[in-house]
Amino acid sequence: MNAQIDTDVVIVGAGFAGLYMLHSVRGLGLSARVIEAADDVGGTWYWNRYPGARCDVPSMEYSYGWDDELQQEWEWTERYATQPEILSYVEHVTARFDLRKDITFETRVTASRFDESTDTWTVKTDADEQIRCRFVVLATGCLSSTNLPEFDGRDDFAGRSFHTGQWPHEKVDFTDRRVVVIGTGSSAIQSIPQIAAEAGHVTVMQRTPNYTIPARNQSLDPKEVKEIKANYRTWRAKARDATAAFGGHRPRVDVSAKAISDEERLERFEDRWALGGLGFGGVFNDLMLDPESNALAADFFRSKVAEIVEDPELSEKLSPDTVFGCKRMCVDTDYLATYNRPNVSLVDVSETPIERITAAGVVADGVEYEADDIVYATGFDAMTGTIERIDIVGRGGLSLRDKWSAGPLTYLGLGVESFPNLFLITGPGSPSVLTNMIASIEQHVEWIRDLIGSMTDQGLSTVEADGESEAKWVDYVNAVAGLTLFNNCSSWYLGANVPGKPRVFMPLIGFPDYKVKCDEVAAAGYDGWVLN
Ligand code: FAD
Ligand code: N01
Repeated sequence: MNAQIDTDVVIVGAGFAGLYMLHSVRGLGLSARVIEAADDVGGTWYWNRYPGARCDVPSMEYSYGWDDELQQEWEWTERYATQPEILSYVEHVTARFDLRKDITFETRVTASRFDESTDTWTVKTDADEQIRCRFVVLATGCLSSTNLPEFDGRDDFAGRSFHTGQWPHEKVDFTDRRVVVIGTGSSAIQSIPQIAAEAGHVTVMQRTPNYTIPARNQSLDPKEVKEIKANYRTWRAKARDATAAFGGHRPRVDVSAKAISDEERLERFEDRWALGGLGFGGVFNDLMLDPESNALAADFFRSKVAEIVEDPELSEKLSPDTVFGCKRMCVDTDYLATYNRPNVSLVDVSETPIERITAAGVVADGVEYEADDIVYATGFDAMTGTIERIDIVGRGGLSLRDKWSAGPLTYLGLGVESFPNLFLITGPGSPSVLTNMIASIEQHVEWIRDLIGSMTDQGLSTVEADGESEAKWVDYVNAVAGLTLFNNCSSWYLGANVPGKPRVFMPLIGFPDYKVKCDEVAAAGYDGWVLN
């Protein structure tokens, strides 16, 4: 190869992943360009501006750990940072590391084609630009393409429509308005209490009730922050040894829900409920492994719904009968209690789906629910959706969409056979969405950086996942999922929320083992990869 290139690396996306990738590539002395569809940085935190949006991994952990000065100087104010606070953090990082000058905004990558004669990629954009480069990094996000169901008559609606994942930049005023919210996932659960506090009436259309744990959000205690900052590096390292890449400072519980008395179990559930947050899932070691233990957690949750929701009929409707934790657990502030408000009602659309949207509202089970506003909290075409929206063509004219038609195939979630020098960040087959994603992003970026650096030092042109390693890896990801209860529901982890999407459990369960595997692969000279 000796083709003229425009830049060494094209990075698609300017969220947490793309920004750190850019900084890391610069550190290797290589050039990079980031292409971002939005008009500014932030990714998830740029797009999801709905009322109540905030992280549910604690702020002190849901932040970059790769620069000690950065983590020492930044002051988070709450246990769970709000969307505006996270966005200002991202903007701060962008300015501090002078990243903006290498980012092209308001431009979408539409295609990318590998040229075998020169070992280069040509990346095409919707601005009609073609950029030739050695490496492409897809930092496109796992939850960045909205899922907007094709309800009949959707465009007939005469009022305002919003999707939580593409929320306007200016405040949306719901005062005195009749609002229909479709969906009861994390975005709905965060936004419904805030919308209800303002609106005339909120009608929630629920297909599946969800498990949600109180956030118990609070201002951060300066003393606690000081203690963490005094040992931030160690603290972060411990997080990387935790199953979901956060909460590593807390002792691991190694007890089955079935191994103790009913009284002790209830006490433990209550303690975790009082503590709040996703840590609830770690109260016992087998909630996602043993159906009976799982049922005990589900029972406990239902008892809480009955305790909080005053109307028994409503409480029944809000009580899930699905596997606890099988869909992404939600974390809320006053979600269940919001149903005690006189201006909130719930429509069960599980057996009688939404029939159509009219000019005046939403029709379900023959009833038209009139609305001034519809909020689609209907989620995302997760993990693969955004990648497959780009027309990616690798060796031999193979299209990635075709290769993935029965589900995503990757090696380590980082690369794909026949697609040399193309990397995915938090791709399917990596722990990704089952973790504190910033920790996962950092681990991926650093691994890719080291590989590109090593290739550059050795004068190598291409790296490509080996087909056999890829096949074994996919089997391994499936086998691990098969040991758990994660396959037992219609979750977006399985692609079940998008009609026609193959049902494959996409992320790998267990961050620490994965990290060790990646380190071993690198130490063995990139075992399972073909380097030339
Ligand atoms: P993103 O932030 O999604 O950024 C990807 C960027 O790529 C986007 O800006 C997009 O516009 C751009 N892009 C995509 N395709 C193209 C293209 N073809 N051309 C140009 N640009 C493109 N994770 C946690 O761990 N903890 C949390 O508490 C948490 N809270 C969340 C709350 C919400 C509301 C949502 C939706 C997700 C949350 N997540 C959370 C997951 C979150 O997505 C990740 O934590 C993280 O922000 C992902 O960063 P990223 O850079 O990988 O992707
Ligand atoms: O999306 P979701 P989300 N008719 O897919 C319903 C992260 N996140 O944006 O369950 C009727 O979870 C659908 O019903 P069902 C987090 O990883 C984090 O809320 O498929 N309803 C469901 O209730 C999260 O998991 C936070 O039966 C329809 C809802 O819409 C991920 O992003 C906050 C429907 C979609 O829920 C996605 O969350 C926000 C239809 N045709 C997001 N189609 C934090 O708290 C879909 N639904 C950190």
